[in-house]
Amino acid sequence: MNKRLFFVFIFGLCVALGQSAVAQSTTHKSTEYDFNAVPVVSGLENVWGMAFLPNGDLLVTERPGRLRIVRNGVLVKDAVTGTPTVHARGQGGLMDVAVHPNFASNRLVYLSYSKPLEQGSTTAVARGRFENGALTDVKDIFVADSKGGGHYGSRLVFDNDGYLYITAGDRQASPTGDLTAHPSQDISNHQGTINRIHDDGRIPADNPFVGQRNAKGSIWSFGHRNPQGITIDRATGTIWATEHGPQGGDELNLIKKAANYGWPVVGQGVNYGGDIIHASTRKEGMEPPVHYWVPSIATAGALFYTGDKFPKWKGNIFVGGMVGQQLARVTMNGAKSASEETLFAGQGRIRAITQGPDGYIYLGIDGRADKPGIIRLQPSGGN
Ligand SMILES: [Ca+2]
Repeated sequence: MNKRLFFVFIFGLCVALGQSAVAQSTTHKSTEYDFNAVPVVSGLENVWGMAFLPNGDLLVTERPGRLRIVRNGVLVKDAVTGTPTVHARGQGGLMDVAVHPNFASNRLVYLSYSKPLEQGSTTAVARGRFENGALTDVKDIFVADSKGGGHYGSRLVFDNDGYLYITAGDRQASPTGDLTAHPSQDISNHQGTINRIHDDGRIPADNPFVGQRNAKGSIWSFGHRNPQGITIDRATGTIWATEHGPQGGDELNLIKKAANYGWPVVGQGVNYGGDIIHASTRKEGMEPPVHYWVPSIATAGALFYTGDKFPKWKGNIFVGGMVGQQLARVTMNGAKSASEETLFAGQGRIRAITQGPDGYIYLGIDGRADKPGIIRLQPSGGN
């Protein structure tokens, strides 16, 4: 073997070993199950959103601006064409993906993203028809009136009546001065809101602030900071959202029509560094969280689990953490949280979480392409 061939051989061996290391499952214990965290695919960069299609294909967004397909556990090489141009800087880029409830007949896919503007960027949602690895007829159906830095929010979920909910962050507007004048407390813009629209972007006539002067008709709830997780209990239609708080103020909220979730007037956290933000944790007319995290785990995607693979976890809400690189399992007692368990930690920043048609839990990891981008949780010993 000549010298050059030898180095090619060693390089190949390293790549192969590296891949086998990536493909390694890890086993974890929890109060109710021992389970395996199984890497599904690597080669994805900064996974942000995931949604299964009726045929079992998984659509995955990469924050730099690509929509990818995972088919039978393999990452399809080419990205989906026709996706919108994104402001891929800082926290911005291509974010969530949702599939229309009637996808089988209308092929509609929804993408949230940070839309480049003449000055800065904003949270937007585009809709397109997905066929043969391409999006066509792509158009924006929601463009937030918001300005600032990061904190785009931008999770998507359809409710049982076919309305689309869109979270929009506060764009890092600083909590100083008169806190009741903060953009999240002002419904004449979309900063710090959860919005409810028809599947084509029209505003439903029964939205709470329709017809109110200087109010955005799409707003369903307000007073949020940076809601990066939203999930629904299909049995009851209840919608839950997580939001990044300041230091020590991450929240899980039960989302109610017209409700004010209090940011930045009330909350559990303090500014990074420890400065006081809130005069109190509660105030009449402001919804307290059903669960909160002190210290913060940087809550991202959320999942109300209903699958058969982990029967004792049905009705639990799973929340991905990024700074904590951990998965939280919150058990519920009606509208209140009953307990919390950290399922595992140190496996990467868990940005997205969804339930597969197979009943397993899928985690989307916001990390480097050489690390697992998607991890599947399954009970140890088969099932
Ligand atoms: Ca709150």
